[in-house]
Amino acid sequence: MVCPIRAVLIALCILTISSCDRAQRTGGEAKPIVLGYSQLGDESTWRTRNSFSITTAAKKAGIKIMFEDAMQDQANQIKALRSFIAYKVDVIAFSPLVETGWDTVLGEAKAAGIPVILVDRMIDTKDESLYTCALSSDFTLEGRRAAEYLLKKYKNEAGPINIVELAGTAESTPAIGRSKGFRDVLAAYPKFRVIFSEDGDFMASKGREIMHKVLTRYAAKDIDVLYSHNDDMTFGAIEVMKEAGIKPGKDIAIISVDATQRSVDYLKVGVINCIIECNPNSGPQVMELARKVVAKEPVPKRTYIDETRFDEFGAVGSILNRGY
Ligand code: GYE
Repeated sequence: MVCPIRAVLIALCILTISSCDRAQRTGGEAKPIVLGYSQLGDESTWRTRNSFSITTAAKKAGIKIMFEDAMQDQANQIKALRSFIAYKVDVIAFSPLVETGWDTVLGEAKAAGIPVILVDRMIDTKDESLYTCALSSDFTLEGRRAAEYLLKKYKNEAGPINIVELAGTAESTPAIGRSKGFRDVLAAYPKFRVIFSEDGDFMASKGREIMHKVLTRYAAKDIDVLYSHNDDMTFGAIEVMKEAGIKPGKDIAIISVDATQRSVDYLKVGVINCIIECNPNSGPQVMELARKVVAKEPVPKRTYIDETRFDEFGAVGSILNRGY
């Protein structure tokens, strides 16, 4: 026999569920979407701005966000994704630190019926059904843009043009794309030589460290170009150049990626020669995708963010303030 209290509770539950149902069907007060967001860390100015864009856009869209910072540790990201699954969020979005190692946890999200949006970086998987859609920059195009600037700058020089590359986090989509696009273009021009390349994890401190190492190996006169995968590493490298009496932007030409305010200011005074823009303000687009995915509306599998290149040959004075 069902105990009377239990029977009342069950009846109450059924009533609540059916009135919720009714509210949604008749356009009554719908409950807010719950978005579980795993950010990969806070390693750069770009990342800080990206987190700000995501959290403010969620608030504006009336989306309840559970925001977790993984502090550059994939295990933390996987833990966060599992907690979102346990919580039964409506949708998960995350910026994968590196490309591999996601199949198991995303399989768990799929089994739980929770859609997944990739933001900023991609994953390497054979099973494209593990995520619903992705929003990111075209990193290979960014790398190509960097190389095309060099073709222009050195068009009348025989070479060799020696390049030092400060790469981003190993195995991450931006580092892979920025290296690949760059080399794809330069491969047809043997006068360009990448004489040194090291992973600096997108951090200013590593930019400093690696530039120190570079200057113990090479004389400044033997380095023509620094190609840095992000602004923070560039800032670290610029400090070291200045301390060594090297004029950044003159003795060594500098290409940097991101286009944060400080970098644009450096471009304007000739300390940096070329910036490949990478746009961190993806929050509103992420929220729009989240809303559509939860409503089961169709979304493109891959959306690219609009970006450009700023360099010493353009009207640098007219570059708008970045705000970050
Ligand atoms: O360029 C860098 C950040 O994934 C596009 O990560 C992002 C990169 C960005 O740390 O500054």
